[in-house]
Amino acid sequence: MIAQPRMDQVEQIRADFPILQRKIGNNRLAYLDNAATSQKPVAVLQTMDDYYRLHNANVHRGVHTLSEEATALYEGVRGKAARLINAPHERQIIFTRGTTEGINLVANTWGRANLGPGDEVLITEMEHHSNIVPWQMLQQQLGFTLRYIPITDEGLLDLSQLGNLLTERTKLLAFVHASNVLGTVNPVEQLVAAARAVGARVLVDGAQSVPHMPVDVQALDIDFLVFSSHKLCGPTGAGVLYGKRELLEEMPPFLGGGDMIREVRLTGSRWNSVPHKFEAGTPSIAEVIGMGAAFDYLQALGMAWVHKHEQMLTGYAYERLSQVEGLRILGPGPEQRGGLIAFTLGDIHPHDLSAALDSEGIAIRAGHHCAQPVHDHYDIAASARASFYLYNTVEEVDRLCDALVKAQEIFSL
Ligand code: C6P
Repeated sequence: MIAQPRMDQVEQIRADFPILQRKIGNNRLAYLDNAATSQKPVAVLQTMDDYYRLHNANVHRGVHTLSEEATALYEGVRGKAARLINAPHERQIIFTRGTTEGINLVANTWGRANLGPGDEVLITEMEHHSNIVPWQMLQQQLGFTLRYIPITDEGLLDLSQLGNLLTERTKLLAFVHASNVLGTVNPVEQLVAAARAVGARVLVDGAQSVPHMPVDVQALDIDFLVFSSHKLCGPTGAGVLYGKRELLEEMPPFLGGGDMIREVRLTGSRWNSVPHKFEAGTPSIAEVIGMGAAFDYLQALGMAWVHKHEQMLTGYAYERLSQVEGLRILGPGPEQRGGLIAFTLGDIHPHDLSAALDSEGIAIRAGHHCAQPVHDHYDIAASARASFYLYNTVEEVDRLCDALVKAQEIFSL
């Protein structure tokens, strides 16, 4: 049984995040832009500070104490990542700079080796640009067909089309686990089963799911999973690509350079083993180590707890926002969404709305959130978005809703 989130527990969590003590003007910060990036607890800041103060050296290179310490700290994060997503082995964890790099890595290695004219890649209309553009770029070079699962007006994937879209020509089904605009949590098991039935591989964009809920790559039978450190309390510049072992072994390297090789001669080179084959050059050492501290922090709380807390906040926010006149929520009801709500309010431009909320200390995001096709579906250019995390409170949701009503009054004058 997962304990119900208690607000005194949330207060304790908030004390771990120094930035939450900040004021914006005269107002306490209400940080509701967590889907863009999360804030960082002292444990992460301290770990990175300690690394630079005490252990800084390049990894996998030196035979001296600092280099060995840095290597042990860096390599130790693979096991932590593997535990977070229940990967069978830590060698299946590849460090990247984030979700975007992870998808580009798969496109340029697995994609180049496996896709050509006559093949199809199936993605969805609700993808973030980072799961659209790499496939479009590759399509221009390799000549395969890129197809899209449409969305319904409710903001769910229209799976009635799946039988036509997913065929024996489909080599890859790549989709977002939780949409960064609609909030929709997609049915991974159903989609993986449909892909398996036609022999297609599956890539899951976990940028908005891994930070917020338990994700088990073995139970879900995922071939590739990508996510970013900075959305799960870790620093920017780090992330994870998980892949099935046989796929990673077969894939050619991504970038060429130091560390990804076993041997370099003027006549040619041989590659290092997985995962180092995919990690060319000096990596983001402090960032990966900081990401490890973020994994520890989240796992001490438990991902089920984080999920439950966000579900409570999202359910409450959905109910309160639904009562704001003229406010239109994009996407499904709270039971089918993760911890974010994008909306429009009358004809107030989302940027104006965000600026008005900022003057009350409330940070939300406004724009197309790097998901223009989703906005095209609703025939709007932009939306405002409030996104929650483990340290947000009911009181902050109340402040958001009150500030929206106030903004509406001001803009209607
Ligand atoms: N979405 C948002 O405000 P990077 O930038 O590589 O860490 O993550 C890219 C990415 C990929 N997929 C999804 C579903 C995402 O939400 C994001 C990042 C942020 O919605 C910044 S645009």
